[in-house]
Amino acid sequence: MAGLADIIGLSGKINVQGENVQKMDEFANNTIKKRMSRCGYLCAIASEEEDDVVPVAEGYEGKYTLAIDPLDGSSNIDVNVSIGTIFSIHRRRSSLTMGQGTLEDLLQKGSEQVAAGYIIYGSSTMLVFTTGDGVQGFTLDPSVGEFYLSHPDMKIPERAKYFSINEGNSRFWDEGISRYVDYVKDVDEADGRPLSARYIGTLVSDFHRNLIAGGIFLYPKDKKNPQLPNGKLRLLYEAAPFAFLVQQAGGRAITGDGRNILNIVPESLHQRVPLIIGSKREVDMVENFLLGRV
Ligand code: P6P
Repeated sequence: MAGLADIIGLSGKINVQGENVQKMDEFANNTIKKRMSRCGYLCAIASEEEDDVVPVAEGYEGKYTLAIDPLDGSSNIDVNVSIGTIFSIHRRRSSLTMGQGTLEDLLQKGSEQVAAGYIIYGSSTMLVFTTGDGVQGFTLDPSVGEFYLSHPDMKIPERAKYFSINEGNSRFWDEGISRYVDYVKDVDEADGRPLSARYIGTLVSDFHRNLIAGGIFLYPKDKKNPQLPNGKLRLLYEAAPFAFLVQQAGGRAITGDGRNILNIVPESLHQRVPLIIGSKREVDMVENFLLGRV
């Protein structure tokens, strides 16, 4: 009987009976597509791993859409750092009669989400989601294969303990971001500064820690890659679901150029946006620095 190590090779590849070699993110994508395509609730799927709209199985069309990042943080798989799955659900806009959904059913703004959440594969496996009535956290008990409500009505602390940003990009940031990062590093014990730096490189994990302990995550636009003027993260299945979650938990999510993430109407499935998200007080402070108010 192949041990787990034999099944999941060092390169994050899945060896099923030694034949079907897949990288784990491809495996996650294929598994989710296969299962959700026949759930009967969806009319269309968008995936970080797929260029175009993924149709559902004929005869199984439903009235919702799913946008998903099957395995966020996949660069961390090989180094055994926590990763996650992110999902966002909208109600279909096209005709409510049955039939395959369309691109327009998927390109809806974050404030129209009916549900959003993530699964984090860390020291424990947790499902955290909202349907617009608060944020609920469930922890998997692998001995019975059930998720139990372990974190009811999650609220992000108003004050941040952590700040999360890839400081390797600091030479490419806008001045307001640089000034904010300098500010959180200043010593002001009465104001709880300096904040501690924590950056895992998996959005799901950085967000989850900040949701529980209080913090701010920033992936701002930068000048590092002219092809990515809007930063690296995707609107549909990264920024928007987390913006819905953090709003429900009492926090904020902005782009830093005056836009609220939840109000952006997507123009394409894989559109990128800058993301500044977390404890409200900190996001407000970043906005003040970026708008030159401080
Ligand atoms: P960088 C993972 O690839 C990801 O999309 C997010 O999960 C993570 O926050 C970000 O990229 C890390 O990007 O450029 O800092 O390595």
